[in-house]
Amino acid sequence: ATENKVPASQSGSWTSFLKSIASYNGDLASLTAPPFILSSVSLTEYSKFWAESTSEFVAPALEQDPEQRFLKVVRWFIGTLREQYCSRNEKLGSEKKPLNPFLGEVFTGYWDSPEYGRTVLVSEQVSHHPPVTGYAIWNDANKVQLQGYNGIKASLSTSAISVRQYGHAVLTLDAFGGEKYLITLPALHIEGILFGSPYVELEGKSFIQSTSGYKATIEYSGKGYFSGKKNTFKAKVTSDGKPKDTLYTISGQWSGVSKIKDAKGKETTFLDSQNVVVNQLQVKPLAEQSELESRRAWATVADAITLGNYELIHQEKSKLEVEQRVFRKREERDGKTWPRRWFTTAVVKDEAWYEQLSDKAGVVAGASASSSSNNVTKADRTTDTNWRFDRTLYEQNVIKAD
Ligand code: CLR
Repeated sequence: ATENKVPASQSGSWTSFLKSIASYNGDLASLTAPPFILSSVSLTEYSKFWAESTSEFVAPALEQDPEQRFLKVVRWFIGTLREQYCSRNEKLGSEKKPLNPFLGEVFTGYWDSPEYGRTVLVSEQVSHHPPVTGYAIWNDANKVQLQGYNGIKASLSTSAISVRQYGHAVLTLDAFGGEKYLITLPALHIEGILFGSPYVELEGKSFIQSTSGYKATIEYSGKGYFSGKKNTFKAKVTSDGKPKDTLYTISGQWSGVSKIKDAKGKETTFLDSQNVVVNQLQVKPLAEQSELESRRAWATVADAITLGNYELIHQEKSKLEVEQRVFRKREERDGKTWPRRWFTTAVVKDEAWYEQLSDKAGVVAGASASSSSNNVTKADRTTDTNWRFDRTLYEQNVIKAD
C-alpha cells in the first residue's frame, strides 16, 4: 500500500487535492480531485450492490425456520459487503470518487434469473444538500423487498477520511406475514490517500434486527484487531427474550471466508464471499433512457473522465450544474419543491414497526447524523424523517426498469 500510485502528470493536482482535504468543509462532493481518482459511476448506481446475487437475496424467503431464516439474512448481508466496499479496489486498482448525483437523478435496472424470476432495482437521489440516495429492490416471485436510503457524514483524521453513514435498509418478507429486518449501516474510513491509492476499511458496529425477535450485532475491524487479516468482522446473534445468551458467533473476513459457531461450540463454514455469484444488472440502452437517468445524464462527463481530460470534465460537469441551478431557481420562484419520483418521507413516530425495531437495534440518530449520537435521545429520533419507497408511484411512473 505504500507504493505511490499517483500518475506523474497528475501529482501536482493530487497535492492540491490533499491540501483541499486539509481545509475540508464537510462536503466530500465539493472536493476537486484529479482525473485518475474519479469514477465515471454515480452514487445512485451503488444501490445495486445490495442484491447482485439473486440466490443470496431470495434465500431467506425460501427458509421456513425463523432462526435459519435470520442466519440467511445475515449471510446475504455479509455477502454484499465485498461488492459494496472492495469492488472499485479490485476492478480499478483503488477506491474512486463517485459522481455526486443531482436531485432527481434516477438509476434503474433488473436482474433476470431462470430460477428466481426478475429482481427490479430503482434508485433515486432524494436530496442533494446533504446528498441522500433512496432505493428499492424487489423480487415478486419470491415476495422479497428491500428498501432503504443513505447519506454520509465525513470528517478528517490525520491520515484518513472518516465516514459515518446514516439511513438504513429494511428487508420485508411477505411470505412470512411481512416479517421485517432493519439493517443499519457500518461506519468506514478511507486509508491510503497519501499515496494516491485510497481504500475503504469498515469500523464500529452495525445491526440487523428482525420482527421475528432475532438480532445480529456485527463488529468490524481492519487489519490487526481480531486477527492479522484485513476486512474482519465478528457477529453475535441473539434473540429478544434472552439478549445475554449468544446463539451464534460468526467471524472471519467479510471479503473472504467466515465461520459460524453455535452455542455448543460447534464450528462450520458460514460463507466465502469470493464465491458469492455476482449477477450482471441489466440497464436500458442510453437511447431509451430519460435525461434524468444516471448513465444518460452523466454520459459526456463519463467520457471526459475516461479520456482523463480535466478541462473537459469540468466543462461537462458545469453544464449539469447550471441546469440544476435553473431548476432550483424556478422552484423557488414558484414556491415549489422538486417532486420526488418514487419516495415519500415518513415520520418515525408514525411507523410503529420502525420505532420498535430501531429501539431494539439501539438506533438513536435516525436521519440526523449531524448531531453526535451521544447527545441524541430517543425523543429526538422520533421526530426524524425516513425516506420510504412507494410502489404505486413506481407503477404509475413513466420511468421503468425495462
Ligand atoms: C455509498 C453507499 C453504498 C456503500 C458505499 C461504499 C463506498 C463509499 C460510498 C458508500 C459513499 C462515498 C464514498 C465511498 C468510498 C469513497 C467515497 C465514501 C457509503 C468518497 C466520497 C470518496 C472520497 C475521495 C477519495 C477517493 C479520495 O451502499
